[in-house]
Formats: sequence, structure tokens, C-alpha cells
Amino acid sequence: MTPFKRSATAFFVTSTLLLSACSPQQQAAPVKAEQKQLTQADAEAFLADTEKKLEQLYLESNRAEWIYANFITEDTASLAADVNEKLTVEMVNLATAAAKFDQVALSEDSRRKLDKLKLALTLPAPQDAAKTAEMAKLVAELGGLYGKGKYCKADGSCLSLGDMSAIMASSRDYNEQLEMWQGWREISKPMRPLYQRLIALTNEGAKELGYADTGAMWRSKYDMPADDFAKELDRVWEQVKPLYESLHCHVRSKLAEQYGTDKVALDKPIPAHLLGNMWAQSWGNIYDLVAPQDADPGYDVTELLAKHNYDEIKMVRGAEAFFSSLGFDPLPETFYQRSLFLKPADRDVECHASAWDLDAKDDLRIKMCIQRTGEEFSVIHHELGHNYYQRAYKDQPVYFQESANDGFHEAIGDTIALSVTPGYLKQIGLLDTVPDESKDIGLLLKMAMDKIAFVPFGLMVDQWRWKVFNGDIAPEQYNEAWWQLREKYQGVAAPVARSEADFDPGAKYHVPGNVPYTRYFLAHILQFQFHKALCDIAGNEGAVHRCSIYNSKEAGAKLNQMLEMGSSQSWQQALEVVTGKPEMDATAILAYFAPLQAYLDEQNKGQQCGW
Ligand code: X8Z
Ligand code: ZN
Repeated sequence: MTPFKRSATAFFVTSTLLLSACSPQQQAAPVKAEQKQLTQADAEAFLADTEKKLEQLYLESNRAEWIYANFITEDTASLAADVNEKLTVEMVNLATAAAKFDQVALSEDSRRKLDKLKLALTLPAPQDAAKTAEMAKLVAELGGLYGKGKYCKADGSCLSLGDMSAIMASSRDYNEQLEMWQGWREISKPMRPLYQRLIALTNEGAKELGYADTGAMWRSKYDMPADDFAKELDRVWEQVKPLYESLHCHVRSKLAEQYGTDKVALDKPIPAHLLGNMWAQSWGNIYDLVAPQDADPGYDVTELLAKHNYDEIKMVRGAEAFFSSLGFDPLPETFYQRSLFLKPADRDVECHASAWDLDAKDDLRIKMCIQRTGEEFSVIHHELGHNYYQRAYKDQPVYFQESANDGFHEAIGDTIALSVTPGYLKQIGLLDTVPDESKDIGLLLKMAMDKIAFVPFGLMVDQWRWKVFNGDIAPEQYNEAWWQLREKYQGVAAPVARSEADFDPGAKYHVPGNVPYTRYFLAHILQFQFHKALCDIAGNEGAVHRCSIYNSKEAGAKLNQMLEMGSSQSWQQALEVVTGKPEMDATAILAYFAPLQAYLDEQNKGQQCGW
């Protein structure tokens, strides 16, 4: 293993020192007697050197990852794994080197940069070259299994995830949905041994860096003690839970009407394949089954897009125009030249939508196999939110070229999509008449089926993963524990018996992709806080669910002020910039849906809710 070497005042990170490296939550590392006393000047020199190194490494890694995700083959997997290995080795060394300054008195700025460096890796690796290489290979293999995944029927015809998602969204045939649901989950069975090994290896790496396990490291990234953060999540979930339970109850009774109580029992969890989504994570696609009799807004964005001949590019241009209306610069021409918007017919690509900033200058891209639906129109806004955030913080030091916390990154585009209201659709010529306010319950119900339904899913994925990391869930309980949590948080159940021959968590992109998921829970709470605050700034006086910040330069400027900060300040400070308050809170999301809660209470009268 090549030790990291700093040129100016040479010190080395050896494996002995590494073993005593510490995290903020751990006891400090003893500074070795023979070692030179480190100073603030040493820290600054180290940070300056590292900055250059990181810029180069990130660029190289982004390029390899981009190519792999756009062209999944044995060779690109191998190249991506090589670069990932190199980056991981460097980052582990740098995190270890950064920990040597734990006892040195430093400026706030230097301290924050070092803390960011120590926590930069998502999957820390042990200081063992063979193990790091093995990990990098596992990461690429798992990603490839998901990206290449398809369901092939007995007759030899195959369906992609996109094909199957479209069927899940529109089919109302119990068995057809079940076939899709089961078919997709075949892809993750072979992931299990790879995943199990990856968890063991990364935990070793996390321990060497001074964390109890990789999950503990993930929870340490939120400007507060890790345990407090976990409690904060529980607190916010408790706030949203009553509304979720009301929604669950109402949707279940409508599903029972559709499929019969022999299929959907009124006192049990909902079968997970009937909610219009492969993971039952958002339910907007089955809105037609629950639409209120007299309060349906009477339009559907998918139909409006088709009626006005929106193709994939026009959908992207449309979302870009929203950001432009807020005062953001247009996307560079290279964005349109280099992005992937359509699923290629002749090769495997990772279709799960993502947004990229290759060089922290202006090489922004998205990669998405766009379908012409209202749902995907929202996802495009989501992705562009990432790109505008990336561009806004590009002049920050590399350590702070991130969102305030990862939930902020996920919340920005969604915040903009909350402004895609009937009034806005009329303004851009997609809708002829704005539905009357008497139709608001329908609008809110559709929104709740996407946003409120998501909240427990956003929480449970990492509740599972944290327990996998810390050993509370042993490998031989991976699937059983997954379904226990699905039932506990979401009140959904597998429609057919599952066993440990299955690995259902692996059928969700972020598990084999090793993308922490709590960020989406945070984003679903935060986006309603941002929306409310920006609507106030835009001078909105009506109902918040009818507010669009379209064209508001004031709202745009305030949003940009927060985006530009990157992660240079705590997320609480960033939140305060837009909302005036440093606390994450469910008050805004509950206020948005308050009229719906009253409607659901009425609908659920006499029902036995819960599961
Ligand atoms: O993964 C995503 C984005 C890319 S960051 C498309 N989302 C989560 C998911 O699809 O599971 C957005 C919402 C939740
Ligand atoms: Zn995202």
C-alpha cells in the first residue's frame, strides 16, 4: 500500500497510525511522540494539496462511471472497478491523514473541510490492497446486475424494468401485476452473496476509520451526533404517520373494491404489487382507482404532454425553462449533446435516472431513459434540480461541492415540481382551463399518493441497511427482515411467499447501487418547507398547493443563495437561509395536505384502519 505523502513537511500515514485513526464520535488518536507537532499551517497545506488531487481523481472517476453506466460490458465494468479502487485507496488514506489533525486547534473552515474529507466515502474500504480491489469489483458487479436486469418469459421474450414499470402503472389485472412484480425480483437473487461480502468488507473499512460500522458512518454526516440524527428521523416520521395511516386506509378500501376482499383484506397490509409502482413507493399511478367522485381536477399530465406533442427533449426543455424563469442561466449546449435521454435499443445502460457534473465546471448531464409520462416529467425536474445545485456550488472549495446535506440535493428539483400546478400548466399552454377550487381534494389526493405514500418507504430502506451494517440483521435474515420493515412502516406485504432464496432489497436500485436512501425521506419533508418559504417570498397569497413560483426572480435568488453555499455551512444554517428556521419539520407538509386529512377522516369513518 502506497502511503499518502505530503510534500511540504513530509509525514506519512502508516498502517500503525491508521489503526488509531478516529472519528469525531470516537476517542481522539494519540499523537505519536516522535511525530512533529502539527499546526494550523500544516492543515492548510494538506488541504490545499488534497484539493488538487481530489479534483483530478473525481474527474477521472466520473468519466469511468459515466461510461460504465452508459455502456455496461465486462470491459467497462473492469475499468470502472479499477478507477473506483484507486479512488477508494486515496480517499481512505486522505481520511486517515485528516484524522491526524483531530487534536490540532484549527479555524472553523479548516476543521469543516477535514471533517468532510473524513466522511467523504460512502463505502470505506479496509487498508488492504486485495480487499479494496475485491470491494471495487463487487460494487461494479452489483451495479451491472441491476443495470442489465430484465425479466425473460418462458417464450423467450424479455421485458426491461421500464417496460415492466409501465405495466405496473397501467395494468389493473391482479395476475399481470403479480407477474411483473415477481419477474423483476428474479434479477436480485444472484446479488445476495456479493452483497453479503461487500457489507463485511466495508464494515472492516469503517472500523479502521474509527466507526462502529458503515451505517454509523452514514449517520455521522448530518452536522449533529449520529444518534440524535436517528432520533430526529423518528420524530419527523411520527408527525407524518397519522396522515399516512389515513391514506393507507382509504387506498386499501378502494383496492378492496377493485380486487375483492379475498385479495385485499381490510385489516391486513396491502399486497405490494397493486399500488402502481414496482416497489409500492409512490402510488400516484393508481389515482384513478381512488379519484373522488365530485372533486377530480379532470386532467392528467401524461395526456396533456401527448396532446401537445411533447417528446423527451421537449420535456427536458420545458423543465429547463422553469429554472430559467427563476433567473438561473440556461444549461450549456453540451448538456443536450452529452446527456442520455432515451433508452438505447442496442446496449445495456443503467436506466435509473441520475444527474452528473463531470468536471465541476460546466459539463452537466442527465442520464435517463425518459418515458413520456407526467411522472417522468417530475423526475426530469428532479434531475435538473441536481444539475442546478451542482452548478451553483461549483466555485466552493472541492470539500464543500456538495449539498447542505444529501436530502437537500434530492429536494431541489422536487421543490420546483411542486410548482407544476394547474395554473402553471395553463401559463405554459398545456392546459386550457384551470379546474375550480372545488376539485382541490382530487389534486391533493394525487399528490399525497406520490409524496405521503413515499415517506415510510424513504425511511425503511436504511432502517434495513443500518441493521444489516451493524449485524442486527444477519445475512440469513436479509429478506425476512426486509419484509418485516416493509410491513411495519408501509403496511404492505409480499403478495406471494418469499424466502431467503430471494433477495428483494436488491431489486431496488439504491441497494446494489449503494446509494444511501435516508436522503429521500429528508427530501420529502424538506421540499414542502422550501416550497412554502419560496411561495411566501414570491408573494403567494392563495392556498400553498395552488402556488407556483414560476417567474419569481425573488424566489429564485433566495434559492440560489442557499444552493451556492454548497456544504460550506451546516444544513441547519442553509435551511435557515430559505425558510428562516434551522429545523427540519413536518409542519409544512402537514399544512399542505390539511384539507385532504379532513376528507380522508370522513371517508374512513366506520373503517377499521391499520394493519
Ligand atoms: O432515485 C431517485 C432519483 C435519482 S436520485 C430518480 N429517486 C428515488 C427513487 O427513485 O427511489 C427519486 C425519488 C426516490
Ligand atoms: Zn435524485
